[in-house]
Amino acid sequence: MVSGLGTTFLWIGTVGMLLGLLAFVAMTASAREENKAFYYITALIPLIAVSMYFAMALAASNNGGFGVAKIDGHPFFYARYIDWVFTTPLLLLDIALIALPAGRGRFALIGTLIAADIYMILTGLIGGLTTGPAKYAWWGASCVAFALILYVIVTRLFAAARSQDAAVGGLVRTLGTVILVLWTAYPIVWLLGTEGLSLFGSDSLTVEIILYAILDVSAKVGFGFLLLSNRKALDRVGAGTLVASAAR
Ligand code: RET
Repeated sequence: MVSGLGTTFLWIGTVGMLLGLLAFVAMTASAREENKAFYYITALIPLIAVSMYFAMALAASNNGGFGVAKIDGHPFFYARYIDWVFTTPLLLLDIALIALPAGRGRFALIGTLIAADIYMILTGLIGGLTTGPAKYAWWGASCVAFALILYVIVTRLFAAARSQDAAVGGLVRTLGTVILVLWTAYPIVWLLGTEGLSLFGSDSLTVEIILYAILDVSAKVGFGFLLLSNRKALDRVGAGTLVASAAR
């Protein structure tokens, strides 16, 4: 059973993602042609999230439905992982396309980041579906991939951003810091929530739903606003890298 407060936060997540989606689509209209790819990528993120939040909110409201299963006696929202397996690679694609100059090398790096990210989400899902202490082995495997992602962001993306124009470098540092801080909270919430040790007090599920909703809206809609409202940096990137790489 999901509490009334938990259900409310699933609906808040749905509305937050919907508003983000509408705002990003509206912002696309006035974007420069060469920058539009960033608007499409960034709008796709809340589109995916709003559909999965809608499924979870409906399932919680109706006591069953798509997106939730019973694992070890507690509701397990697998719809989160369908959301994350698509949206986290898109978030990484956004920052990597801005940070890395056009050229063949960047595709290898972006491919590695995305593969590590998909592995991170799928092993987290397997951990959530696993009962007994083996689940922490999956959590650990997921954390290894997460550490690799953070390592690439700090050593490669931040380094590449230093050799770019000041506006572009500043945007990469801001977006990278948002990822470093917000994404690190996910494995902690997983560990302390119902998928792990249930240490959030008498109603761990409600606390977990609230924390994920706040993190998800910030990591998608907040991140997207920081990105799409920095037109100066996008103009610098769009004029060069996307067009140059498409022509190769
Ligand atoms: C899991 C559990 C296992 C360990 C790790 C995890 C990391 C999840 C992350 C999720 C990020 C989600 C975002 C959603 C956007 O809205 C799968 C929770 C490391 C980093 C940014």
